[in-house]
Amino acid sequence: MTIRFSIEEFAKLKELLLIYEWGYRTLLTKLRIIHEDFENFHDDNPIDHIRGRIKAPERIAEKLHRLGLEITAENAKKHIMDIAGIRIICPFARDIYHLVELMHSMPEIKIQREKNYVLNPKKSGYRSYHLIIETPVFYSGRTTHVVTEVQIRTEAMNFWATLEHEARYKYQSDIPEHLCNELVVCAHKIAELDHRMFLIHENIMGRSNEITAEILDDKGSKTNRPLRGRELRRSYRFSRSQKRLKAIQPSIPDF
Ligand code: 0O2
Repeated sequence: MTIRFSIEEFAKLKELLLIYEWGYRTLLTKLRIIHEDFENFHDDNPIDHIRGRIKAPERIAEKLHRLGLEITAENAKKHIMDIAGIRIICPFARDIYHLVELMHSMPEIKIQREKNYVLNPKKSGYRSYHLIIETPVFYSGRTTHVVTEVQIRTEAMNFWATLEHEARYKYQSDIPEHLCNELVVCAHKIAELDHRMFLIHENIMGRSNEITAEILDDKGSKTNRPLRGRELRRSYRFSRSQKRLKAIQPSIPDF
């Protein structure tokens, strides 16, 4: 059965979504300025890319239904924090914290709540940093504070979350146990991969020598031999491509 808003509630929701759109576009512009600043005036860029969306009315209705709430615009405003959502993808996990710090120092906006699922992953294996941000919007002679959920994660965390989200959708949140277990295993491997990639990066930037052949091992042979020069550069180039990322992950067992 498709869950929908009544005609009256849908009309109220449409007005609400327009105001969310203004708030979210304001915040998106502020974040894009930060991105462009890093791109143009700094050596390191903690942002790979930024995306945003307003949740579709059907998805809002489904979420209210899932929460056991009446399908009204008022309930959507009160109980759904991610009607407006922005996702920031970072190269490395460390960049997530750098951005969080920056966002704390941004004028005008207010961080209402934050959840660190990078440090404390969900049971599902989900990792990401969530911030609920209020952005002031001035219209009709007054200021309204629009709530937007900002999710900050690495490319690898995003790869995992997208696949898990697909599974959730397909199995209507009742993912078979063997798939859940496999997703948890993959979440651990992704966390490890993020860390290894970060160490490679730090090594290339001359900030750390903590790279050994064991860390980069993709064939199961652990020599513990430090990688240097061309060998290290080659490993870095390879591991940047998605193809290589897949290749260095151990084969997935049959379900
Ligand atoms: P969509 O389609 O992505 O919009 P809470 O503890 O509930 O107060 P949380 O976790 O921030 O705090 O809120 P919520 O509502 O559970 O999740 C908000 C969004 O975070 C989700 O939106 C997802 O995008 C993402 N998310 C949270 N948990 C998971 C998870 O276990 N797996 C994946 N893949 N994503 C997750 P929606 O509405 O689920 O969907």
